[in-house]
Amino acid sequence: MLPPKSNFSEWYHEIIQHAQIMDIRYPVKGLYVWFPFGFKLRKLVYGKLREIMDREHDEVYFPALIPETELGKEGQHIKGFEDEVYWITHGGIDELDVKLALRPTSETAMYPMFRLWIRSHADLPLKVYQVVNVFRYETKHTRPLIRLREITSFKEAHTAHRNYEEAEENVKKAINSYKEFYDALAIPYFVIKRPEWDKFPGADYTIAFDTIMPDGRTLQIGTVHHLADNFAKTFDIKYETPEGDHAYIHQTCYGISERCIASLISIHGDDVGLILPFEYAPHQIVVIPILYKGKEELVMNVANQVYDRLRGMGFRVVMDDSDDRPGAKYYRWELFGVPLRIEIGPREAESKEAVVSFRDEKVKKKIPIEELTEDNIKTWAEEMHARLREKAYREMMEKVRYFDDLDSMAEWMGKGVALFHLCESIECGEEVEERVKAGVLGQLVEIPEGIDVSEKGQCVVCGREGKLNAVAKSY
Ligand code: A5A
Ligand code: ZN
Repeated sequence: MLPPKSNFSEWYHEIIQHAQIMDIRYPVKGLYVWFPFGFKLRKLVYGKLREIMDREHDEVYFPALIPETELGKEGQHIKGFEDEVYWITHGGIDELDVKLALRPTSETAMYPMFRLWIRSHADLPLKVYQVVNVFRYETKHTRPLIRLREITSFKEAHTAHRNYEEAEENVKKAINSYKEFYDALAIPYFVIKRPEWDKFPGADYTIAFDTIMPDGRTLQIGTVHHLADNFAKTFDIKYETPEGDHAYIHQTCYGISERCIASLISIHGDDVGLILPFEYAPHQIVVIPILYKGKEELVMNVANQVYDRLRGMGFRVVMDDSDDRPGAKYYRWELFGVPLRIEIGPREAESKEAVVSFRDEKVKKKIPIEELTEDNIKTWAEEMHARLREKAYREMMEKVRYFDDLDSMAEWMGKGVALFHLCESIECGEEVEERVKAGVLGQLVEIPEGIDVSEKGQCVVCGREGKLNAVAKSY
């Protein structure tokens, strides 16, 4: 049994293990083991991410080790990461001449090679991505899938363009790609431009995707960075223009980690376990024969028929013909978030019917077996997706309030996101953070539906004209 979800921290800790996502017993802090079931879920979710990336990017693989000389080149970048880098200093018993960093992210692994790859305008745009592990010596509280020291599923895309504007166009495309990805997972989000003091080290600006966890704290589930020509200047990456001049490239990069799985689990799950959208569930359908003495054969015959038929349609189906009582069977598959349950007892077997129910609803429906068609199942899956999205969105919006004074804002911290207007001055931003004891997430790039506030208004600190911003306690 799980603790109730209202006790989110405990619930999360337990569900990760009981639902066989991660084994948290690995003896290194911040490192965890994917269980087979968790890894299947990862594969399905990342399949979607790859599908989206593959449309316009080429997949690559760069080494995990970066020489100190390259990692240290870009001043802002190294300043942002120096406290988080793991170093390799020895090969066997020999001390290395040049220390090697375990990549905390791959800009400085890739860009010296981009310098060799990019010659002329015809080589642009260059758009690549990789899904790899990266290492960050995180000092804040580590948590499975949320704050890792080995991020195992870091999807990072890196692009090069002719100028600032073309790179900016790509930032917009990347935002749309991430929207598509999170929409597919039915996870609601804010798209927020990070304040100057919280942008990615080395970036011109950073756009983040933030969702709200059930406990009211936000989780940054992806970021898109405009790098301008900052790295190009450091790594001397130039191309020949059609006119024959030499110009610096402009770059972007964007990343998503297994936090996407953390949000999927946290946002949709309930007191009994996972709730997974049909498309990403490792088991999409469970067939449960209800076995009574003397009727086993009849029931099993029909159950097997149904099982075979659904498998034949290409769905991921399990059959639970164990001796457990029905209640125990229901509980088991609810824990794993199986979207569609099909029960067949003696009465149903006789009348060629089945009792179907969806993981996110308490409704059971009896239907003729012949109505278990591919089309019907796909339609039900879409309906379930719409319900999940609607519910997740509603729950997120319940945790969003607009404020025009700092005291009430401070009280709201820990419960959700506070929206407010903020001018451009760094002092006002700092004043907000000081007073509410939380980090400013930044300026809303879009105002989500259902939020009735204007884009511009008086700065909550100084009263000058400001833009709509968000602040919250975050993971
Ligand atoms: N090179 C760019 C893409 C980059 O590294 N950006 S980033 O630092 O913002 O990381 C991308 C995303 O990885 C973040 O938005 C966050 O969702 C996730 N992430 C960062 N640190 C993490 C950690 N320690 N554990 C899990 N996910 C993390
Ligand atoms: Zn101000």
